[in-house]
Amino acid sequence: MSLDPQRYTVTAALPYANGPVHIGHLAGVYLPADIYVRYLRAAGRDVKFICGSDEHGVPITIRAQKEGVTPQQVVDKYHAIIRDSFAEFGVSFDIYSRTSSKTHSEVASGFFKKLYEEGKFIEQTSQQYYDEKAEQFLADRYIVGTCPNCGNENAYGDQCEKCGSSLSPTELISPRSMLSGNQPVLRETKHWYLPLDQYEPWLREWIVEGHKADWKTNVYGQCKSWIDQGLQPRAVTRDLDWGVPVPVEGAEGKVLYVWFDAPIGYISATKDLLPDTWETYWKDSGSKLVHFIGKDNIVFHCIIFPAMLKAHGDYILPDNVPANEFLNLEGDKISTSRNWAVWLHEYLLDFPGKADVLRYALCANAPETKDNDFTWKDFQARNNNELVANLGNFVNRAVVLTHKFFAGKVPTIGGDLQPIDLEALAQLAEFPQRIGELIDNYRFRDALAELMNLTRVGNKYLAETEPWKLIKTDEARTGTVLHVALQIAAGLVTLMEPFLPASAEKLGEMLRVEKGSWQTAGRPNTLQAGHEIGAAALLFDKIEDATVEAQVQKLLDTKKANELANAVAAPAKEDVSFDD
Ligand code: MET
Repeated sequence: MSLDPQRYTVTAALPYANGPVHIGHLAGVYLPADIYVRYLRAAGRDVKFICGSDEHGVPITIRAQKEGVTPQQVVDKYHAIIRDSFAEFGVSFDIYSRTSSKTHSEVASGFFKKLYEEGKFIEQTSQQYYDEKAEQFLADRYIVGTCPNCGNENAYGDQCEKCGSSLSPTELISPRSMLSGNQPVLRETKHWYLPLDQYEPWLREWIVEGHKADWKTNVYGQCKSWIDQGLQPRAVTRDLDWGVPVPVEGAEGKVLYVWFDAPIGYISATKDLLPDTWETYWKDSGSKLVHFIGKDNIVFHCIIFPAMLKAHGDYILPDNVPANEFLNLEGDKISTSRNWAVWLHEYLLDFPGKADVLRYALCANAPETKDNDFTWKDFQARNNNELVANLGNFVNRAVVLTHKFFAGKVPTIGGDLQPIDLEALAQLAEFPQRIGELIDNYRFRDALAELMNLTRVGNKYLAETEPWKLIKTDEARTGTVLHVALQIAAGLVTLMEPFLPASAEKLGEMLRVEKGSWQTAGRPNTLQAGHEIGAAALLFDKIEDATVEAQVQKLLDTKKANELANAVAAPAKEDVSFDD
């Protein structure tokens, strides 16, 4: 990879369209990806930001069964909810596609076909559970039975959630089908496997030797341990009636395994976006591919998908996969079935116009290197002490005083700049590079902390020069001070935009300035003397104790309801990320 790529292909994990998205998704994947992309755009880079809904696989069919509707109805419903949530939080995809699209089916099918025709797969027949009443083979998650390890009677075919052991369906004692309740029978079925073992030496060289220094330690460590354990052939087809049909004669009733087709979704979405030039973003060596994902998806993006791309040939490989750890909520694991989550589409009902506050709190506390905890207290403190008292306060003082003393016009510099002014401007000049380098290295928390350091520079400057007092004795000097402060505020329009896009826009309107390029955001003359600024408006306002207490109460009510439900029924099924 050249150090200075000509273009960037940035992907964010395709969320399963089987439920809405919550703060864990935003903090772990979509927010860092969005910050990265917005920064690249401001730096004048050619970047495409690709995402869409993952609409195939057992997670969808299970949800459909639970809700008593068709899989298509499930994905239509959640695709719209998810798409709208991302838009409301300013996640600026160039395309938000879906894997049920025609383009996707063609691309995924063509991808499989090429590998099939070139003999890249192994064909293997195995025995799998079949439900004679429902007349279909059963995915691991559709089989329940008694765990051979702990005796839990409701263990799944791939995992017992009581004792945590991972299982294969044939290990279950007294297995039964979730579709009919009947005991399933073993039947022969043929599938195609990607022989990952054959790619092992290459993967070892590419990752273990090649990416030790530049991949995050959590990502690198997981990959190394997978490779060290030895890779096995992996089935890329399933007996299921929901998905992309396997394009091989005699494969009726079989579809591509969801984890085979989903990452190809990145490619098909790019093709939907750029029908004529999509290949440049996937095949030209001047393109830099970066996958943003959560830690549960590491093996698929670092090992399996690259092996698929390698088997296919022509494609570039990911340059980096900056996966994050998990975000917990008030000390507990986020869980859909226990409703232990802050849902993005609900947050905005309680905090209208405050998408940026959540973006801020989640980025400041992002699970970049370890699992982290979201608490409403922290959310409130970050809003009140940082956004209101630091960023908002600085901007507000500069704008209000300019209106008060200079009729809303950027004052001229009166006399020579003093050391304190030069120092503030010198600091401003350094921030674009400082923040940019951190973003380039996927250190978004640190980058945000630097942004707030710039607002601290601004506040300190105003506190030391005291223009509100100075005006009584020296109007020219007061003008200089506000001139300098306004340049910092103008720089913020560009520098805060990746993190806080709606607030950056609001600040731009207040100063009547467009966001500029990253490289010039630190210059001392973004605003010319005499330029008329707009009316002052508050960027952020205080969040009261009662407001966050109500959110905590809502969670406590959820907990109580769960306990009551558990007292009368079997424990609620935990959500795990399963991939069958
Ligand atoms: N749908 C998967 C998940 O939500 C991600 C697929 S990325 C190609 O875990």
